[in-house]
Amino acid sequence: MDSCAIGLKVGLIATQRNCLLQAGGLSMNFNLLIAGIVTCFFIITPVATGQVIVQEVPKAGESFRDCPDCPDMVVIPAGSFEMGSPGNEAGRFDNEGPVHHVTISHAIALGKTKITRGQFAAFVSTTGYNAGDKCWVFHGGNKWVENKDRSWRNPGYYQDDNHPVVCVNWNDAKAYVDWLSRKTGKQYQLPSEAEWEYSARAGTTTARYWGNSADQACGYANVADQTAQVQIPRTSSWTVHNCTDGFAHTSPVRSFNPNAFGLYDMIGNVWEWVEDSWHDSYNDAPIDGSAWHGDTQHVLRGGSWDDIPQISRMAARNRNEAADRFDDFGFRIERPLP
Ligand SMILES: [Ca+2]
Repeated sequence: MDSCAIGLKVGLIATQRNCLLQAGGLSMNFNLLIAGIVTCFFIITPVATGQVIVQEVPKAGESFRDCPDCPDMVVIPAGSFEMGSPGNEAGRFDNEGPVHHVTISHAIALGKTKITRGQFAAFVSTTGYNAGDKCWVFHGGNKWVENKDRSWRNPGYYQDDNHPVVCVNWNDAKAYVDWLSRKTGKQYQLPSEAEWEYSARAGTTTARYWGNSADQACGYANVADQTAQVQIPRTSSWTVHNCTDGFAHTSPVRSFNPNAFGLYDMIGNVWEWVEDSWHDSYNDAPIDGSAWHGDTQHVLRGGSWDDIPQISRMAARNRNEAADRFDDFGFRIERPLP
């Protein structure tokens, strides 16, 4: 007999379950440990007298999509981690500290990949959304210029639909998740900065999720590498990674090894907008994984195809105004879970 379904006749078989019963605005939680072997999550929602719909919520590590053409999501388990970089991490910036203990108290689902050009195109096609007709593009050295002939449709270098969308600003990313929420009936949003770093580290404490060596980046990430220095003009001043990843600009989103949570490109390819506003340090930062609001500038994380080893680290941070579009800026989405 299924203990958590007493009176509801749902007939489920499992050894440990978290059941959420919602009825008439009243929510009750049942956490039933029976044998402690398998963890299953279910939502039980009465929709009419005597009728019950049971929907399984995926477990940590499982993947799902909310519609056939929706982004692939993977469930990230709840947990705690040390956010920021320690004082002895090579190349660190002061804005990566102080290191502080953060607890993510609920599992979340994160996009396995950055939102692709094809996924963004579907959003624009459906809604008629105007994502602008100019973009800051690489000019040489450390200089970018705003070019009115560039946009997510034509960033100035080759992309197909499996490359991450670029030339999108924070407002564009917010518009995308709002649209996907309406389309699916589920809540989508940008991850908080803390959720992003927790997910990127995936239990590691090294500077990069494959270890500390920048020279090993090319097995895991599309960064500023020898390919970029050969193929992109005016990059002779770059101190590139001492390896070859094969891509000068963006790469298809599943081209490299994922991290331990099954997330691709948490370093490199394109920067990812997160929900948080910019703060110069983590003094007084939230420790519960929530987004930290304030400044008009917003945070980007992960680095991109044009970033050198000092930037291509888990703790490195970037910022820009919400309206700014660059040819190395993109985003990844989150769906909170019950
Ligand atoms: Ca590269």
